[in-house]
Amino acid sequence: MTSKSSANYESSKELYLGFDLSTQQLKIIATNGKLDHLGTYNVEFDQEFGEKYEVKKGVRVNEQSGEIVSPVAMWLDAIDFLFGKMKQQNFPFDKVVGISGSGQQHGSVYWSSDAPQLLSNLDASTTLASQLKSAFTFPESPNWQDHSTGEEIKVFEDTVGGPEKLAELTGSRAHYRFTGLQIRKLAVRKNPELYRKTHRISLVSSFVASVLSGEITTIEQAEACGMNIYDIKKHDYDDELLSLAAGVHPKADSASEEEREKGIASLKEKLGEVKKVSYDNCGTISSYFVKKFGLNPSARIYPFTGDNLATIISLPLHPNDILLSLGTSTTVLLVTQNFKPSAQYHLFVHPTMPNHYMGMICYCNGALAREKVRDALNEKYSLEKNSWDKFNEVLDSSKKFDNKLGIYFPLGEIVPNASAQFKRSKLANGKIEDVESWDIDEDVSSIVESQSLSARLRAGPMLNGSDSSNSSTPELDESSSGESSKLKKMYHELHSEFGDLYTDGEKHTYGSLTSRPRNTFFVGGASNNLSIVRKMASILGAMDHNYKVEIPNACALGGAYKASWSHTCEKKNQWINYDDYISQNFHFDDLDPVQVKDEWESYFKGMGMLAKMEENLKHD
Ligand code: XUL
Repeated sequence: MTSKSSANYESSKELYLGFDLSTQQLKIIATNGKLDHLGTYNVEFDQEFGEKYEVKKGVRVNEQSGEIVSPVAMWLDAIDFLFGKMKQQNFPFDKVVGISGSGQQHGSVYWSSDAPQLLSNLDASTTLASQLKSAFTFPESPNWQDHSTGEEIKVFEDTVGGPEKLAELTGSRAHYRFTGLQIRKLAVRKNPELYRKTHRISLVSSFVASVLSGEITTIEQAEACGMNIYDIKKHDYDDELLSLAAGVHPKADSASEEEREKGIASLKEKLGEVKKVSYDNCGTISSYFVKKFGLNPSARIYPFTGDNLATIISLPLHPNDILLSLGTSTTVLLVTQNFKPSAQYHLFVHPTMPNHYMGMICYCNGALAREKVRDALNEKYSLEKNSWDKFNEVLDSSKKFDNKLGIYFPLGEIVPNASAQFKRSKLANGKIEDVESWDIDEDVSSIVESQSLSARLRAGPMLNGSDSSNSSTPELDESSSGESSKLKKMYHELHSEFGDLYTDGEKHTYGSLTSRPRNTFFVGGASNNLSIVRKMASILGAMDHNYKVEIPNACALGGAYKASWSHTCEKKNQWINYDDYISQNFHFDDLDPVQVKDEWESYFKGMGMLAKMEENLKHD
């Protein structure tokens, strides 16, 4: 998002930096206290360090083991390099008063016992990487794409009683990339000795904050939810899960009671305290950066968070707002007060709004699946392969739900958990009948409809209206009128046609089927296709607005906003609600409102049909 404001570095008294250490690059964004986006700086790892560190797309891959890692020293070089580049461009470092940012989620960094001493005595005349050589026990950080921890997934889920149980505790079922599993792999299989010698463990986000502040900082609470060891309701690590991560579980590791206790205590020390959501700083910029690049010595470092978490705070998202990221894959992020965990999605503590959560649903089949339909359509009409014109024309002319739906999974899908497959069905006389094939034109609306309905079905339980007060079936009062009795009637009709509806094994309630988002924000590549956005928006049925937003730097921007909000609260010594702060300062003219015909009601039945079709999908 490029701000339309005329502010610049000269006219801005105080500046904030937002970092984003992602898989392939390090990015820094500069903003002022009015949330004006003033500059973007980045370094691509492959381009600058590809040869030196033997990385491709920022990572080293071991095909056989499924291990995917990044060298930590490369990140240190990247920090020096990028600050150096900014200095060369005369960036006014002396105006920087606050720094925060984000890192790729789940990745971890393993500090040696030399680290605290080395970090606090950095010599500005040489480099970070050369001085921090002995600061790490493991020189590489497991990356979120890693899939080498199949064994650990099984142990974590079996020990707590299955995926749903783990999700109830930690906000997610076990995933390869989640930090607790990665720690267990290192502690049990990879190198128990180096694990034992590890003094502290940071996440990628807290690693950057540690380097900048010259001391190992705490892990931030929202990020801690990406580890599979943090009990969200208890606001603390779970001892049983810690014992698994440390490899000292009495059953899984045949550990004695003493070993268990020692192992848990030692891992707790390595991880340090989890910092609850707050505006407090976690340090001041280290003198290394002051001397070397001219940073303002009083610049404060505020806790860094995960990249998806930083994305939601780059926009004025209120509870019940949805951010739909339409990239190669589709990601649904939403803000909610309703802690309703499920094995099929993720819940994280919200990074700036206490008692709020971020829900995250990840789909594999997004743009790629739509492109396959587009290509087949263009082939039928002998049109140019990559053109969306015909696809959009067909989509624009499709109106309400017409009792037809398809499921298009050229790749295996995460939610619902299913193998690669295609399915087309018709609803006739209350029965769902499979259709062998139909005209490719039918696929156009059908794929966008089913993708939207899937997100609607899965976001529903997390929306605020679907809390326990709305879980039972409401009485139908034929005599009353108005919005709520209309909804009740629709719900009763749906129920009599399809019976109880389940999504990913979870029974839907009145509330989960009838709750609507407040606003929907569309981002990512396909958000530039207004026909797709309009159709999706009409089905998702936001009550207030639909916006299309361009936020190529969302994670870094979210970091800069976090720094400016924290710094403002600290200065005033007063809590300011984050959504109020953002809404007051946000440049709403950067959002493109999308006019949408509300078809939410017409697609109510579509939810029933899709839920039933999903019951008969093939699994691996
Ligand atoms: C989220 C995840 C990825 C990374 C990307 O769970 O693993 O989105 O955060 O950097």
